[in-house]
Amino acid sequence: MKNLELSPLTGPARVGIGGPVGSGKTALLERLIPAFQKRGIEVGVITNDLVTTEDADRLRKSGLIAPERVMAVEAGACPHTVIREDPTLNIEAAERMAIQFPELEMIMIESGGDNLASTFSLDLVDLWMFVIDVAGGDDIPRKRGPGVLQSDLLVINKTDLAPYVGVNLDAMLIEAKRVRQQRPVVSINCRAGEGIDYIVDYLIRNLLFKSSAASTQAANSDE
Ligand SMILES: Nc1nc2c(ncn2[C@@H]2O[C@H](COP(=O)(O)OP(=O)(O)O)[C@@H](O)[C@H]2O)c(=O)[nH]1
Ligand SMILES: [Mg+2]
Repeated sequence: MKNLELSPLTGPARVGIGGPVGSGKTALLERLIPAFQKRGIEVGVITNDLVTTEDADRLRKSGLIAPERVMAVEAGACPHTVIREDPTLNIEAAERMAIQFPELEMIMIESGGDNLASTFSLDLVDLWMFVIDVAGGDDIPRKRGPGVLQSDLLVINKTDLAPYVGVNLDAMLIEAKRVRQQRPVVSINCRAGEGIDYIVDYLIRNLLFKSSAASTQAANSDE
């Protein structure tokens, strides 16, 4: 597997988007793609569905991104495996995409229908976000799943639904920050596009800026 990996100093940065089914991972992609385009940042997407290519088809038809910049990995019955234990299929897809579209600066990889236990291999991504939503209940942070605890950025989506499901969003945010020992948490609403700029800025600062600084350093040390 090693020889399939991209050098971390070359090729587009890779970000993972994990989280339970229905929390809004594809909806977040539909917001992030135009937001990055607006800033002149070239992106590609890899989706992981169980046995279909539904999310990829949805993005390809969205008109938000050139359809060929969306690739689908079929995860089979075990969505965790292809992003953690053996991410070969996803690494290969990212490599193919990077070769086909050398202008790409970032590839966003959506995990398949997983649950609170999933995490991303750092062989696959440079950084990963975990998306939960208020309708899943305000006790999710307290349950301390690995995704909630270990992700680089925890995203709490569907804030518009909080009043309808009896969730106190402020308390949920405080609890999430506490269990993550103050590591970043952001609340968003993909329906209205609220909070998306925070994520864009976060990724530029923590992913793109870092990888371009690393490339510059590598280029300088080659001289
Ligand atoms: N009310 C509301 N619905 C949302 C929001 N984000 C996503 N949804 C809806 O939640 C459902 C699941 O979203 P999807 O992006 O497919 O979830 P995924 O399985 O995590 O990719 C869809 O019907 C979306 O329209 C949001 O912020 N507010
Ligand atoms: Mg999806």
